Amino acid sequence: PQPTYLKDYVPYPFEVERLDLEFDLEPHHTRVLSRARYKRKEHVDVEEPLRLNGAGQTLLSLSLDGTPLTALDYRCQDSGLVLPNVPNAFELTVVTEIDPEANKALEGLYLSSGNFCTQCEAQGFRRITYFPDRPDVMTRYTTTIRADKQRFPVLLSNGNLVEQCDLDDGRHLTRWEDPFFKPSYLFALVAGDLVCQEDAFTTMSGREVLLQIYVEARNADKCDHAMLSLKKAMAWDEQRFGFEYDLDRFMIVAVDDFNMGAMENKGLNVFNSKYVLARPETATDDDFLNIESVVGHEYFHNWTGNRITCRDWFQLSLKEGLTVFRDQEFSADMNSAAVKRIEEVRILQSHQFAEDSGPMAHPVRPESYVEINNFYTMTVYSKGAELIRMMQTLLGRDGFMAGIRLYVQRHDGQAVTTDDFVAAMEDASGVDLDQFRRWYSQAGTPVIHVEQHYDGERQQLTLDVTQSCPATPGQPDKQPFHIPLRLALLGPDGTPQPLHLVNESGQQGAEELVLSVTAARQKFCFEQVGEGCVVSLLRDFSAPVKLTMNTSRDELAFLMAHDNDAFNRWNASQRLAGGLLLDLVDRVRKGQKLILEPMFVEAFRTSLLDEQTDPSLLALALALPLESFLAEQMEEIDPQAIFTAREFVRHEVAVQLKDDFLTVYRRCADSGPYEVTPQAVGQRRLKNLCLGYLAALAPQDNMIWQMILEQFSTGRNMTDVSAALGLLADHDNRDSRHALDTFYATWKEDPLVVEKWLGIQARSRREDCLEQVERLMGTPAFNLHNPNKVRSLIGVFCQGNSVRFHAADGSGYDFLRRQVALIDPFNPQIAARLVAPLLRWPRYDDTRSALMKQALEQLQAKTTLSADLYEMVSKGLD
Ligand code: DPP
Ligand code: ZN
Repeated sequence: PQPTYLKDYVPYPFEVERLDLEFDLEPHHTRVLSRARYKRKEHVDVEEPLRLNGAGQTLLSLSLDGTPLTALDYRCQDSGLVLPNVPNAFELTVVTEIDPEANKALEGLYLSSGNFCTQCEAQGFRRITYFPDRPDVMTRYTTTIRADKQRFPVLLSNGNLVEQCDLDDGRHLTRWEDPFFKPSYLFALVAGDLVCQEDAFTTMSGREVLLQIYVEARNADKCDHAMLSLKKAMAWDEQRFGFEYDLDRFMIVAVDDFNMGAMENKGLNVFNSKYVLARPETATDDDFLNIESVVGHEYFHNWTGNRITCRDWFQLSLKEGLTVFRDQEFSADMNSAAVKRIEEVRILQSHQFAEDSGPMAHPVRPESYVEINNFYTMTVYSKGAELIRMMQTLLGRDGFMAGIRLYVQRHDGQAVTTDDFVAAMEDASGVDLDQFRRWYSQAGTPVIHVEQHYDGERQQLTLDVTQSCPATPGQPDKQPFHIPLRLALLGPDGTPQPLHLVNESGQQGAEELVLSVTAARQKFCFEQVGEGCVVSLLRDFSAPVKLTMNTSRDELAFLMAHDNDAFNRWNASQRLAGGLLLDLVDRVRKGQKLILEPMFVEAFRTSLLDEQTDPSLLALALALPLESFLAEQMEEIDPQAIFTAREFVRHEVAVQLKDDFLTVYRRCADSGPYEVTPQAVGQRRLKNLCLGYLAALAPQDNMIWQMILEQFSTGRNMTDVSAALGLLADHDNRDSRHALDTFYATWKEDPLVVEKWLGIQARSRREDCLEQVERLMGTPAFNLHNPNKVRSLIGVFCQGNSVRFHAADGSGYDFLRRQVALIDPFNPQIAARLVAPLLRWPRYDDTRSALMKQALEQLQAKTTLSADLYEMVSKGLD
């Protein structure tokens, strides 16, 4: 497979004036007729042929302006059709046949639970018909669907329903017209036996929009939360961004077999059922919050992605980074902004930073790809969102909103680039973002080091700031980034001090400043700084960088207790705990005795007993740093030592603070009806955090073990029940087996709950975890063709159970290699995602890295790798 390069971009030589699609749906033999009007663009050579993408279909007929074409008039290749001699303007009719039933790649048109659905992003439309399947070709679509009325009573596509009637032979028809120009990746079709929950939303200009959520009948009672989330999202987007919905109806369809989370097709979003269906008995607090955020995300794409789309797939972050930023702001406004911010950063630091330091490291705007599906990454999404956030920080909220308005005014209806977005921000605000653009083109996580010097006599504090960025594939040297560094100085009692920056004409005396770090080395000097001030840096995580600083443990403890920036309080707790844990990891490796510093236990106790702070914030501060976060900071990762050190701390804290944990656990006990309010969610988080620590004492401590069993059997919501089951499943005894069996017997008809049951067992600390995972693969609970099941069993074991996956004998690697090889032939996207953990081999000890590399080499030696897997494996071995 050959890479595609950004530098090779050329506009499509033809305009498409309209596209009419007709579908005759049959599971094995679906006939697709497409009629498109093409017009050669001005100044395009008359010799320029018409090139259409297409794959995985049978061409039945082709005609130009009504005249059938013969094999002499076109070339049919693996990747599509080429028509060498076409007039300047013409209508092309293509009839093809496809087999949705056999489509297990879940790209294009396929069946899920017997219902037809589509997934066209990024390049699935070419599996439906021959067409210029690229985002810069936008046109108006009409879609006619014919199918058996009894089996497929619901027939949906994008836009407005313009015709509906019954046909002969028990078939029926619907016709949909989408008045908006759109690229092919936003096309959608759904046909099936579905029920629908309806509601309505009145937009800010007073238009009534019909809202519909379509699900299988058995899920009819699980749509309320998604509907509520949708209405909140629509109102929020009007208030915050001035974006109003533009069609008469907005539809969401939930399907069980889906490669991604959800898809923003114009007016007809198709969702992984995981991000739609919820009621308290089946879904956890996190599920409820994720649904709100994903429903928001896909809805927000209507303006950032659909009305204004990407010129080419290198610009993916234009829509994804921006839309993730928008959904983050939405969730922050609906819930707790600080909690949301901490959760985002936690994921970024442990997963995106890892990606950015590995063989798949790529800029937010990549320069080349073999398979675009491999670039739906944390970097494009989460780091991309951080870039938008930094622009808001640098421009201020008003400047940023002016930029958004200019962007829409200039580009509505167009397919554009990330550069166009930055230019709109620049032009609207007058802020120079020239150097800032490097964030889009340079990969890698910048490292900022700050040395602080205090001169008591002059009352001056100097910050000596240096930045650097490690080499990444294809980019050995980096230019300095433009980094917004938000800071405050806290007095000895924690109050922010007025800031006086030397040689600065701007605003003096503010309590918080954003420094623009632009050079490789830069000094900032503050005057009138009293004795005993502590610097609070990178507040609210103002840039996606790794910050190191000569901060003492006492200063960290001070920030943890007093910083008025909630993110930085959490960050201080993580730096403190992280430092301690890494010391312990080191002692484990050297075979030394482990001791937990009393000051850590005391700081922990103080937080635990704090009744003023938001319990969600406490739970986040008291959670030990993630294994992946610790791993990221080690030169050579030792998963076993990390596990041992974390378990030691967990156990030690539980022993010393048992009574405190019990007190807080009881104080947070479930009362009243289930609600997803920040307060109620926080109580459950803190309660289950306490139970998690206490569980370190069980099952030896029978009182604790009985408490866990009690929560499992009497819990009235999935949050509490699954938390308890997860703790039971760490052990192999009669109680835990009984709990797992009961849970399965109760929920075996509900795939989303079965996924939790699989995930819990894949995450188990049991030493024979892999054996259990392999056993579960052979049961009816599992299905290799369903991406959610694959992710919750194989994915969780390989990415969420580091110590067992990295078993020193290589059994985990061999397991992953076998599964990837099995899945790749029918679902390359999922196979390529699954293989990622093996690519990190250079970071492990010699034994492990040799075994991981060997697994990759065995995959590479296969003759028939998909382009997706080929790209991952070959980059991993480069
Ligand atoms: N559906 C995916 C998302 O919204 C890809 N566009 O992120
Ligand atoms: Zn998206």
